[in-house]
Amino acid sequence: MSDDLDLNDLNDQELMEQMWDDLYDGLADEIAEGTQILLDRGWAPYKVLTEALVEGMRIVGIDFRDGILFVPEVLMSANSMKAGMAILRPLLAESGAPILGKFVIGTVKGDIHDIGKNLVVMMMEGAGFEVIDLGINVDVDMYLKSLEEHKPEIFGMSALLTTTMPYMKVVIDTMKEQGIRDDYIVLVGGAPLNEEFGREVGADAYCRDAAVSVEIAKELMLKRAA
Ligand code: B1M
Repeated sequence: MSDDLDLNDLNDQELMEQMWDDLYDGLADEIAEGTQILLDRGWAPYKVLTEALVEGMRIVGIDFRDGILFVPEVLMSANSMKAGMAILRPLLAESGAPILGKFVIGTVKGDIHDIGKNLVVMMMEGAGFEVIDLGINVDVDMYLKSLEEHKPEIFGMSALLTTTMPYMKVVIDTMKEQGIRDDYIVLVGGAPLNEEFGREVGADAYCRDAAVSVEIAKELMLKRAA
């Protein structure tokens, strides 16, 4: 963004497109400012999240895949995205809903992608779940220790790499060996996964995105209670 461009002067569509560019260029301050302007104009937090931030990251992902952007640049984009998410997080979490249950989640071993997982955390908190976020690069021992400690109803794993997604099966197989698999609703998610993969590794469900995660979590909790 050039120094003399005032984001306040842009209409909603122009501002959103400018934010996609700013995300691409890794301009965290501008992303924070744009996020706040859209909120001040009455945009719902979820709309800002999906249409301005997630869509911008999708564009970054295409050029990363095609070798136009490289890791350091994408890291700056990711940090900019986080600057916007930091503003949205308390807004998405302030639903005032009663606690529905506990949810433990982490990104699997070998994988450091956490933006999608953090969105799931935000949306689950907003829906009224108490969330224990184990972070990234979580191995089976850390998962199992946390399950034992927190006794959540729901357990989620995230993976963004085709090389790390098989680790979900390692975790679920270990749970089976220890006889604790059915004590939890197990949800998996991440861009390279699909429903078939979710079934194959023995999860209760594959979740396409953060909003779907909330729907499925609530649905499976109700089923279990019945
Ligand atoms: Co990475 N990376 N990356 N990367 N990166 C991908 C995933 C990739 C698809 C890019 C590409 O080639 N197009 C590719 C994977 C290819 C493959 O496996 N087949 C890739 C690669 C190759 C790599 C490295 C190996 C690159 C390298 O070093 N040469 C390396 C690996 C590092 C590692 O993990 N060991 C790497 C590194 C990085 C950065 C560090 C630079 C950065 C991560 C920063 C961070 O997360 N803090 C990064 C990023 C940003 C991406 C892309 C561009 C964007 C990911 C993202 O944040 N998306 C990504 C390309 C892409 O996905 N289009 C890419 C936005 C986010 C909102 O979506 O994460 O899908 P997503 O989450 C969604 C759903 O999937 C779902 O809900 C979320 C919200 O709606 N969901 C869940 C996710 N987890 C869930 C868990 C649930 C439920 C739903 O539990 C219940």
